[in-house]
Amino acid sequence: MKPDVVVTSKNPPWLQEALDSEFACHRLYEAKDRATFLKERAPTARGLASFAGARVDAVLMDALPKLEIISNFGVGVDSIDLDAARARGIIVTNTPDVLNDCVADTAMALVVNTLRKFPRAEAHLRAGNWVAKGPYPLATSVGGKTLGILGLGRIGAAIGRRAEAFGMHVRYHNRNKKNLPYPYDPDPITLAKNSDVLVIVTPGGPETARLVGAAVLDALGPDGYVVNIARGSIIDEPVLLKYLQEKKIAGAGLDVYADEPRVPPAFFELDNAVLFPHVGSATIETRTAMGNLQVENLRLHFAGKPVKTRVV
Ligand code: 8YV
Repeated sequence: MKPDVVVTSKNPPWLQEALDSEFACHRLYEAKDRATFLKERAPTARGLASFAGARVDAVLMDALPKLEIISNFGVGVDSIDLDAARARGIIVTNTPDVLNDCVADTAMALVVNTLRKFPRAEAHLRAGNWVAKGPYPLATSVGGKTLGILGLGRIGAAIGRRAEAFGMHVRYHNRNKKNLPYPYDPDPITLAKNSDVLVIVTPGGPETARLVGAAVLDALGPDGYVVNIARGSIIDEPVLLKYLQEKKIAGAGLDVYADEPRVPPAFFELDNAVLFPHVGSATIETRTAMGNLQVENLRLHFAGKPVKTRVV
């Protein structure tokens, strides 16, 4: 008998096939009536496969009283109520490390594209403006600038290594100091003040909600750039939009937004923002490794073994 697992969201076929091959999967996202679906699953559902964006709260946990494990696809677990899971003795796992390099690549791509304006330079060529109007205007150099990393965990460290290779100076703020050779700033405002580019890598969730608002952006100043590859919730999005429109900061590179996949259309009008559609970990290799880890955690748990990457 395969263990019963509720799946919160629609997945690429290869991942759903991997889940189906080992577990009796019940697709919550296909349920016509959520309450009826949960009532039917309540006596047997022992696992939940969750995905960024699908809220896993106390109400859902209480609707599935036999739930033992929530296995999340993604390193970020901000859509899961971790306290509620802890209180109910439910294990929560995520997919760290396997995505560090890809997410760090995305962060550096945003840094480079935001300062050098490569997407706009390419659009200039494609629109025939190189011939019609001449060369694309000069942009801003990356080398020699200071990159401030807000949240120096494993992804932040991978970004730091890349930034060094680009000739940038690296500094950081983190709740606790790290054993790395970068200067430490005691708070996000000081980090922003000391940086040309502030890259946000800290986890989402209530503790970091709107951490980067007017005060941090003021500290960054009109020559400063902000890059966010973490969670949209960490930036005060309406304030950021206003600062970009009024050129109170020089530019932004964003991979994440407050209400994905909806991005306020006013962002599309900006000439000082580079916008990616949350593609930080979106490569075949990395997403495969993330899926394998999500499945492996479920498999280990149902085999009575310790899971590989436990959060709670
Ligand atoms: C993915 C992410 O976009 O790992 C995370 O926390 O945000 C990304 O890697 C996401 O997990 C897709 O569901």
